[in-house]
Amino acid sequence: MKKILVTGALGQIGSELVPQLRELYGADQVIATDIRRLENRVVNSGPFEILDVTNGKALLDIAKEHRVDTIIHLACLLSAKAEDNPLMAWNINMNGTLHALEAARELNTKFFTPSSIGAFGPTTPADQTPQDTIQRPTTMYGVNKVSGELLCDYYYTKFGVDTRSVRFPGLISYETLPGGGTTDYAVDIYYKAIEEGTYTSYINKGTYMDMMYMPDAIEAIIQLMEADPEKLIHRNAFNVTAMSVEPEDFAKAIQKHIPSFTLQYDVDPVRQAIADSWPNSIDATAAKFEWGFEAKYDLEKMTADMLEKLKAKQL
Ligand code: AKB
Repeated sequence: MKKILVTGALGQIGSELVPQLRELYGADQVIATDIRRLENRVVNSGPFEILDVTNGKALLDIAKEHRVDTIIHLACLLSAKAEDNPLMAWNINMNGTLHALEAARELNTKFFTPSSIGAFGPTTPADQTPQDTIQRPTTMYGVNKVSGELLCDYYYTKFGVDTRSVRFPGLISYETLPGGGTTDYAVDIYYKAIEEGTYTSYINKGTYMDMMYMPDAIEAIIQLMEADPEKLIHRNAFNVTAMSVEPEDFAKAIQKHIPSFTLQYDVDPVRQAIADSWPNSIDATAAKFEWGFEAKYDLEKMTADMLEKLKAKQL
């Protein structure tokens, strides 16, 4: 990767990926784009352009103008928001992905876009979900993610576009809040633990989902993009995970640092139904084998770091 275009750069992943890419490849080599402008370190540390990914010509023009050789397409509506606005989700998630793939085809660039555990559904084996398995999601987000995976396969086999992707679990970070996801509770719980010493979870006790700390997610993207193409048997998209956890696991881990922390429940039926349709745990063996994926943070290590970083932010 030498010149990289990132869409959705001000979102949860982009806010941490862009600074890391700029450190590795040079500030001017990473063109950050988003539908809005914020005064933050992504906008202020290198090239930034306003881009609505539903506008295919605008996307292609920016990619051409900057002569990019890699497109990292992050712009996306997350699962809960997509359930509220299915047509908007289709437009942003599907047309955005198609436009980014078309630009990659026309300019012969590498391509990355994240898929998700949301690409699985209630008929998928729920425990240690295999890399290749049944994918019949029941959410608009899931439909978009499976279609995105298939489109990436299609662009790879039909046009030779070097497409790569991972199925991210819930991502936990202290830099930027996620917006409109089902796994967002796993981020909120840390903020509330610091701010109020208590949290009310909209996801029920005993609901297991995969999670990963953001530094591991950023490392996974960079490692996969740098991986030898010859070694990739699976083109799209690799299961990756660091932990399979339920709300009580977070509470216990937080209580080791804040003993008075309490957890209550007020279950949101919409997000609970989405969570129930997703796996309890996924199997990341293919990612480990084909490109050496390995998460460094488990629940204990992540919790210690999250609480320390959030406390420092408060000061
Ligand atoms: C969401 O909850 O929608 C995302 C995801 C798991 O893809 N965090």
